[in-house]
Amino acid sequence: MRCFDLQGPSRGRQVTVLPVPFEGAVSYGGGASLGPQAFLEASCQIESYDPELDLDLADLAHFAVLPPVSGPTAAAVQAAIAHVLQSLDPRQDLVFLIGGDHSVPFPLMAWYHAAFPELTVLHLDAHADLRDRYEGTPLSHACILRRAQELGVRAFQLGLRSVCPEEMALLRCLPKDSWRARFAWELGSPEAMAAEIRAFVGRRPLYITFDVDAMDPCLVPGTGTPEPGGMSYRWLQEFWRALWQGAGPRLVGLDVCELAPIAGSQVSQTVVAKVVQRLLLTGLRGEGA
Ligand SMILES: [Mn+2]
Repeated sequence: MRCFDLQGPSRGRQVTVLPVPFEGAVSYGGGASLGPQAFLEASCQIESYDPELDLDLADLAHFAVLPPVSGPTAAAVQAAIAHVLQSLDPRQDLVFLIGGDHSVPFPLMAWYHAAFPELTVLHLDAHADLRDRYEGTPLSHACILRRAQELGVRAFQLGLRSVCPEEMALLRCLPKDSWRARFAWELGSPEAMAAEIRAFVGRRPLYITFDVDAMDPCLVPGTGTPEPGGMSYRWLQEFWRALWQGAGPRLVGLDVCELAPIAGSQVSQTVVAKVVQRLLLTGLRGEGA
């Protein structure tokens, strides 16, 4: 399996791709276990050259795709991911996890946080994922940011529009120097939001967790818990450019979750692949400020 049709060794930074086709922790629509393969296939169909930026991903990155990791339960999958990470170095390796539901990247965040105590997570999502338990488990996809918050991770949540009262109460009392949230109706211009996030991240290492339901479901209908009113494609592409304009935060790792492709349609995975391509183009060009 190839990613962006760019296999190493070649030019640019190596990105280690970890597919995790697991959806045991979803609560509504299924299909996220098909996300990694759909993403990888779509990524190989798009042009690696971005004419708007006049940049080619082939000059900036190549991808080493690891064998998929899954398991019978969320706990087993988390243990399997942690095992794979033992052979990698969080200070050197840029790991790109492709889920799967949004429970699966927690071990990756925890791995980076152990190496970088100041790790700051940028969380793009329609949902806050701050529940303590959901449907009886603390490992649900609705709980991942709560688990990260307990670890002491700093986070900036972007695009929220489906939040329960328990989560809202928590958001109101978390200290603003370590935890921020911006709702979908507060996005404003991509440049202004990028400036706010750059100030929040500062020189700390940045991890991005991207639940594809952050985007409008008109663009990415293939997701398990769609919410209307999400980010547009243009907004997000301009946001990535502004986040790393000149130079920006150092990207240490990322994940993309909750892509549940619709049979017979390539739209959702293609939109997501284009968004991740722009994220990597701008992030790898501008990292290390
Ligand atoms: Mn979500």
